[in-house]
Amino acid sequence: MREEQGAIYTGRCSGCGIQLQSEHKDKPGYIPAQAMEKEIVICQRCFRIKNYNESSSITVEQDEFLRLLSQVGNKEALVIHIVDIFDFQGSIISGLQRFIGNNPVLLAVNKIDLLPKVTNWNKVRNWVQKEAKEAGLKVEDIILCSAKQSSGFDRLLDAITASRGKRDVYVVGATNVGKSTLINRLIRDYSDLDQELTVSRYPGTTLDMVHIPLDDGHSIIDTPGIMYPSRYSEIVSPEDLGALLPDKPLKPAVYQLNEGQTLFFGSFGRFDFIQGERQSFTCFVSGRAPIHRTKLEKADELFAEHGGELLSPPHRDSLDKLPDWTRHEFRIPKGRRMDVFISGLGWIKINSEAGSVVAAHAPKGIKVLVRPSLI
Ligand SMILES: Nc1nc2c(ncn2[C@@H]2O[C@H](COP(=O)(O)OP(=O)(O)OP(=O)(O)O)[C@@H](O)[C@H]2O)c(=O)[nH]1
Ligand SMILES: [Mg+2]
Repeated sequence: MREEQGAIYTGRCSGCGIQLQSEHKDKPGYIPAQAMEKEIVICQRCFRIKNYNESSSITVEQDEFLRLLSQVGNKEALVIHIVDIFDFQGSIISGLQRFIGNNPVLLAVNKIDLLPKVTNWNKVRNWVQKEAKEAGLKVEDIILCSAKQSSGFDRLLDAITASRGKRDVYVVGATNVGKSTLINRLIRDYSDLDQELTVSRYPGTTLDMVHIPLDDGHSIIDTPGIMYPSRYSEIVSPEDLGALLPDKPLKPAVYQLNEGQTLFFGSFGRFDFIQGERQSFTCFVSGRAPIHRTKLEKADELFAEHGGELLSPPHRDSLDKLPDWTRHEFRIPKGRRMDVFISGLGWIKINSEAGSVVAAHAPKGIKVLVRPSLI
């Protein structure tokens, strides 16, 4: 390590953590030799993401991530596991404890700004607690937060102070849940550092561990996100990601359906009401995935003829690159409030007084499940 103009020079990109090099333009970590002289050095890829909002095809291998994560088990650390409230079951790391040993875990549930304004937060907290337990996670505390709006940060800092002792803090999670955005907030609002981690709407932005020094000689460490191909956001093309991921609070869309009716969400997925009394279904999906209602008996034909066209996004070219759909059927018991959840696309809330049978269709491999209603 050499000290340069007051900044610590580590040979790594301060935006994504990758080892820097000036030889191969098309390889990770490239930076023109003259740019190495700057005080805070970022690689060309981070420069392009930051300035041109570019997506990048360079990603971390899954095995590499698991290797990085399992290092945490050999250290004295506080782990902050960040999940995305919009894709809770898709972004929770159910086997986390296996990697991180006995280190304490705080569960930070991020992007709560995406839930409707009138949300009962106590109910959400209880729901998170139950679901985390179900996923086999043992957590010290649960913090609902929004890195985008800086909400929940006082509680988060209190929880960090209470659990950290003299430990490093590792921020871990699936890709795109907001790990780097959250750390940037902490840096900006609670320190004098100039460093800014690279963030983007595309999964796989952070490429290696990035250490950010704390006052007591310890660090807060950003890590690359774990990639789950069971999340829609990991398999769509970069052009379609914007339509899939909400950027404003979800506006629930309520549909009164008779049995034998179907809803299409662009060509991202489909929901069938197969059997039951007329009832309402509330869709929590991004406003840019348009909902189209049709008859169940006509749905296959409609999709075959108009998928990727009338029913879009995704458009034809991108749709052809996605796996074929799998159908998942669910029986919703009488009197239960359940969500049919499609990882990365959102969920449909069912308030079934008389019981019902429904089905969801999504590309093969995407996680689709039924869960107690979040809201
Ligand atoms: N609505 C909302 N969006 C957020 C929030 N936090 C982060 N984002 C967005 O989520 C996307 C991903 O953010 P990053 O900070 O790059 O996520 P990451 O977890 O570091 O992702 P990887 O480095 O790919 O693992 C960006 O488009 C952020 O603007 C939040 O609290 N609310
Ligand atoms: Mg990141």
